[in-house]
Amino acid sequence: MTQSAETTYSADAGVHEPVNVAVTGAAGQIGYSLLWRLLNGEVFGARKLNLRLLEVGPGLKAAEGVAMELLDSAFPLLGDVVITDDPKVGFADAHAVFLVGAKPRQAGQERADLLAANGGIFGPQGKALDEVASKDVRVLVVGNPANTNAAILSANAPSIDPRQITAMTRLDHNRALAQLSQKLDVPVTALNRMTVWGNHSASQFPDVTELQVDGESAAGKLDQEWLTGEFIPRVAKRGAEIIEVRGHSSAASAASSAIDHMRDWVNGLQGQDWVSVALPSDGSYGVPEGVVSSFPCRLVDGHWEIVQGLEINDFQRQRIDATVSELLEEFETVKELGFV
Ligand code: NAX
Repeated sequence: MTQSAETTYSADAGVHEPVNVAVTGAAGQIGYSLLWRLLNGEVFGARKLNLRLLEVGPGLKAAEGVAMELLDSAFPLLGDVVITDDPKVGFADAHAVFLVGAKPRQAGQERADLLAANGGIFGPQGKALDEVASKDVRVLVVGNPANTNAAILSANAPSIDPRQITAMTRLDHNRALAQLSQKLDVPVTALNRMTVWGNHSASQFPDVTELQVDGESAAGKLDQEWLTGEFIPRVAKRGAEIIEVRGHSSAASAASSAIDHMRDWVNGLQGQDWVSVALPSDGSYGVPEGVVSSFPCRLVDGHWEIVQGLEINDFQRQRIDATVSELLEEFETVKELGFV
């Protein structure tokens, strides 16, 4: 495991130049799936990946084991591997960063204490990114509470364009597509313009108002009772359902969605008009600036842009306001704690 050679390449540079990819929580269950998918070339094509595996405590030894297995997989795309607990080492010249490691909620823990514990991780990680990462770094926060962790990160990384710091609601988006595909008996590829608004939590709003099936509006194809009684709560609580049935939280599906998110960001959307991305709000759709909320997003010149001009009806307004008010509470709490 060697320290990286000098790497000053841009993520968009020539096809033969390596990409520096940092993954925190690399020894965890999501990391165990994510790293193999990355080395398949699904995001960066045929370019070598210099991996920076960040861990804490006992995770450091386990990360060494993960690195040994990566080596044993004989991936042609594996460049050098650095294992570290220091974000300044891990994020040096990083082009893509997956922030998967976070402090999980303890039994009976207050939300403010959870936010404070994660602020203690994402504040310093933001500062390190600001200092040492490539300025065009693409950041995806997966570790929960993902939206507010990303808000803390962005506030602590003022030299990085806020549009480069995102949180993952692609898993919620994919869960919604899967439910709709089954209900409508169409392939997921027939579906377009699905949107998840707000927080990656049970308050999220999976919204089918603009949904298209094979290019035509899905209006009238789905009854309101199914939507409000089954679809929305099922998507919003799917994480809990997986824990109950599998005995562990979603891991491979989370890694797969993280791959989808970063692959689209690097290569463009794959036949979809938009996808769901959580990013610092610019005030669109009444979401206060700086709050990291999920929106329908397109890519314009390599940057996520919130789709503008959608008409919002009363039902949507009420659902968006509910999830955004939860985000605002989280944002106010981390503000009071001095993290943003
Ligand atoms: P695991 O507990 O299996 O792995 C987490 C790893 O992160 C551990 O090895 C731990 O040592 C490490 N870690 C903790 N703090 C760290 C830090 N400061 N720096 C580097 N590493 C650190 O969890 P896993 O199942 O992989 O889930 C990881 C995170 O993803 C959790 O916060 C989880 O809640 C979140 N999820 C987010 C999802 C989303 O859609 N946004 C869905 C899946 C998942 O629940």
